[in-house]
Amino acid sequence: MNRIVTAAAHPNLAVVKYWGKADPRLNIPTNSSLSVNLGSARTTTTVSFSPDLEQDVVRLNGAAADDRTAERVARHLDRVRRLAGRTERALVDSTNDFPAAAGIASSASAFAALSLAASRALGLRLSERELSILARQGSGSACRSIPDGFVRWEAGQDDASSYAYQVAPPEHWDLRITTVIFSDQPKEVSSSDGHALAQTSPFFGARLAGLPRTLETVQAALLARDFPRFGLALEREAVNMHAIAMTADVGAAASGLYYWQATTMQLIQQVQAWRRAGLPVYFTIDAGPNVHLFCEAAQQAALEAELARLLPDMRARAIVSAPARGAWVMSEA
Ligand code: 2P0
Repeated sequence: MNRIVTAAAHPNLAVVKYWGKADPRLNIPTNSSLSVNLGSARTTTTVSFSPDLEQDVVRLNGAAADDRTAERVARHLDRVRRLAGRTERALVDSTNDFPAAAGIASSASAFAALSLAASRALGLRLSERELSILARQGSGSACRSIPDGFVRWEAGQDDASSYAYQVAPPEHWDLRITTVIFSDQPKEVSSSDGHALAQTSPFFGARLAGLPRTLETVQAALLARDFPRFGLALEREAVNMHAIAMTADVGAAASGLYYWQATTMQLIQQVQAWRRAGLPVYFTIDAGPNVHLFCEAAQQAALEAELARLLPDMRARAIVSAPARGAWVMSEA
């Protein structure tokens, strides 16, 4: 029987980054990563399959999706159809409550919510691990938006061994993550291109060699709620990833892949000044210019007072999140 299912998921932010793919077709990464789900951003997706549809219909934020997006969603629906042994086409209606290209990866929450809604709509009851594997096939980092809270994606060696699991529930640590948005412009280089170029950096081998230790440091500090250790390790890790991007071989057009803008560097220096002045704040940066600030909840008011002075000059705005749950079903009929 066909159902109409609405599922939701939060995007996640990596504190140990996924950068480079061992298998681009299956999104098997070259390293394991660690993330936290961002409670103040969400994708909500409704899926229904019908024998009357001739093709998949994809709506994104209330309008028909562009061809590339529709094609990527249809390929993902094919994976779900194959799992269920079914052939009907689907109607997919997906909305994000946060701006596209805000430096928050909407592909993570989108493919997590789509995997859950589409599999349920065809009557499948996948385990968390199976859902994480399915979501990963749509977009690598989406596998981390399936489990609750603080999540580790084990790189694995093949499709069955590359999935995400919870390392701590959202209430484990009352952190605040402030996403400072400088630019709503879509980035010039997609993260898929960034992944593909990662291995051309002469420092990529050094990054991989150091990652097991980074992962253990970040995860141990997370479990111990040791904020200075956690913060410094995640900040160093973000800069390490960007060093790989900046030293990638992008051909004759440029010397490397630069996601940062002048305001990115300005905020990095500000974060270091805050720490010298006694405000414990650390940053991470994804494949874009925007900066995500970590602090403990007790420091959030002090950080917001600082940002209230700073952001108007930088023409930036902020979204504040707490750690959040994984993907969930909102309704089923
Ligand atoms: C991450 N990023 O760990 C890293 C850090 C961006 C910077 O994973 O090609 O959208 O869909 O597997 O998951 C963004 O890449 O890439 C990303 P695909 P995805 O969050």
